[in-house]
Amino acid sequence: MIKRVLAIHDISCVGKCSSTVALPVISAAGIECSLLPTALLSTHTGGFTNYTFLDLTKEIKKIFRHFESLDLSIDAFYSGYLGDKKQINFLIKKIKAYKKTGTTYICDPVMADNGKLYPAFDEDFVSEIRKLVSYSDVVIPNLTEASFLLNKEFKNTYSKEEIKSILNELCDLGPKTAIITGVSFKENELGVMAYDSITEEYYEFYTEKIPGYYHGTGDLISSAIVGCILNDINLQKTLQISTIFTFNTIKQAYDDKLEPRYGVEFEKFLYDYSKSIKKEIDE
Ligand code: PXL
Repeated sequence: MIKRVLAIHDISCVGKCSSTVALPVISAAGIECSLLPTALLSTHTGGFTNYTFLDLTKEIKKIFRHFESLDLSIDAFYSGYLGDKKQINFLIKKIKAYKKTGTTYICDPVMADNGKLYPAFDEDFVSEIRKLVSYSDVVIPNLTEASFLLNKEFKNTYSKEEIKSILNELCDLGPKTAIITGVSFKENELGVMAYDSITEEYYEFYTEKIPGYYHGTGDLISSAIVGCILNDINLQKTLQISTIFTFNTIKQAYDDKLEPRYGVEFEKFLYDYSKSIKKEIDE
């Protein structure tokens, strides 16, 4: 039977990110992606002005009540951008209950990038997200989010030893595995580093660094990682497949001079992502 992931993200109608990225990418991995929308926005909050915003905290409770009446099986929760800190205690209650039945929880603590919190969030939100992270099996922050989670100052450069120590500290918060995106040790390199606290092994994978910044690429790499994990692909290959997929979209966006706020044209690379997963499963 096909595995089901419940993607707990906002729906931004325009400007590809969150649910509009998770749904196609996870589906391309051969995994069913069901949605639990946390908020409804006309666009995401990075680069557009005058966007509409509807918090769905009340609706989430009703949606869950219905799911529970269906005795729905959920193989994994995958959370990202949340509508309000008021959602977090409720989500923790549900995660705790579902984890007893073997549901995995993958948390992308979406709240910040480039050293700064996103406009909607404050320090209280960070504390709540830290609580949520403590219940996760896998956490996938970028370096800014990792710094906020650990109450550390964000820096522009890190040594590999520093990143290893940050990965360890992230696992000390609760998750078994931590994956940090946007890691760079050389001018022309960008990639990811991970730590599996059960085997105590580190993993890493890098591609060429493209100078542009495109909205939603954090959601893209996290969703690609979720697709790999649900297919039981090992951590090293998961980093490789997801980083190459994301890199290809950024390179094309840069070469074709795309407007950053609309996000990358990942649709053009879904087939390659799908094929790389299939190749790994078949081997
Ligand atoms: O890509 C993260 C993200 C998701 N959803 C919304 C956002 C952002 C980042 O700004 O604004 C609504």
